[in-house]
Amino acid sequence: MLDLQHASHRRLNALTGEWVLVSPHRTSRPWQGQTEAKSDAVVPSYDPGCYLCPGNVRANGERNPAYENVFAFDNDYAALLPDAPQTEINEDGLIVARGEAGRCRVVCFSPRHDLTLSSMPVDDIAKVAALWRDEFMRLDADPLVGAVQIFENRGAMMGASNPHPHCQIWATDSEPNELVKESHRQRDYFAHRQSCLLCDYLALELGRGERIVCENDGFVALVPFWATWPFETMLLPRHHLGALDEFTESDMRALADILSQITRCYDNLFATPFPYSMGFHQRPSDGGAHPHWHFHGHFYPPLLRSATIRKFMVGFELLGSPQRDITPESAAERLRAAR
Ligand code: H2U
Ligand code: ZN
Repeated sequence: MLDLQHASHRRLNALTGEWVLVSPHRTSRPWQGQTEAKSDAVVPSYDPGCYLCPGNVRANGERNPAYENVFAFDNDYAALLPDAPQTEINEDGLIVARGEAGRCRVVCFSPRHDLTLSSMPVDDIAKVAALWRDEFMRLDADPLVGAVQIFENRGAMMGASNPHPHCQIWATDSEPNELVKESHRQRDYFAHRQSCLLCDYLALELGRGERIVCENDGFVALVPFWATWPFETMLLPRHHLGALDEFTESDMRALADILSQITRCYDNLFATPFPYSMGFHQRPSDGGAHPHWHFHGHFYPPLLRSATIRKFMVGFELLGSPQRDITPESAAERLRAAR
């Protein structure tokens, strides 16, 4: 019997088909590497220099409305533009490139500059979820768009340009790499078993309980068996939903509540606000049927064992495969204890 808590082993990411190396015995190694500065800066509720605060002028000269809840606008420095030429080059299959069109949006969660998902009331997070659904449905209906990625970078450590609570939406013509892997694995599983990979996985996890962090009527937050980042989590709806357009009001409420719960766990663990990249994976927007696709959220926080020590994906991880020291089970236990 493989001892998952003590012996080094590899775990399969059932959702992507990739392997992660787990080395539980390595947690006591000393750390003499880089540490991150802890910011004690007090964030004001309104910052006249912030390009996302209500009424302020953005970098391109446009003025934000005096919004009272949520606010979305076209990214002034969009990584993808709708009029990119759809041409391609291909030299012997070795030098290959394709034009990529798309649209980029920025979504402000609150007029308050100093709030985070963890400090916002669930009612207000539900307004953000409603805006995500509206944005998704509009982009999903756009013939230019093949996939919609909603994501939030929180904290300077993750490259967020501004503490004002906000996220981005990138709608691409083609499916990005992560979506391609997950589409493929879910389609394969569905074809072989006539059931959904993540519905079945969630049932297994609920039966065991050891990797569950928090839950409500509609959603479960857990540390996936194959988690790569030390405190990585996944948010899963209890029933099968492919994308935000299928969400009822109660699904949205449950999503808002689980976001509030998990971000508070993170903040309580060892940093406020806890840095992360998070985002939702949903079925592609290519007009096809995707019965195998199960909506979910990923949280990828970089912190390793304290607010000032972060994990780097370097060395073996860049050249071989990702690796983690503390086990997903012990990470889940620590997050649960921080509720
Ligand atoms: P990040 O913090 O995740 O970088 O998101 C902020 C986005 O806001 C970023 O993509 C955009 C940047 O291009 N932005 C504007 O659209 N207008 C501005 O005036 C400044 C920043
Ligand atoms: Zn602001």
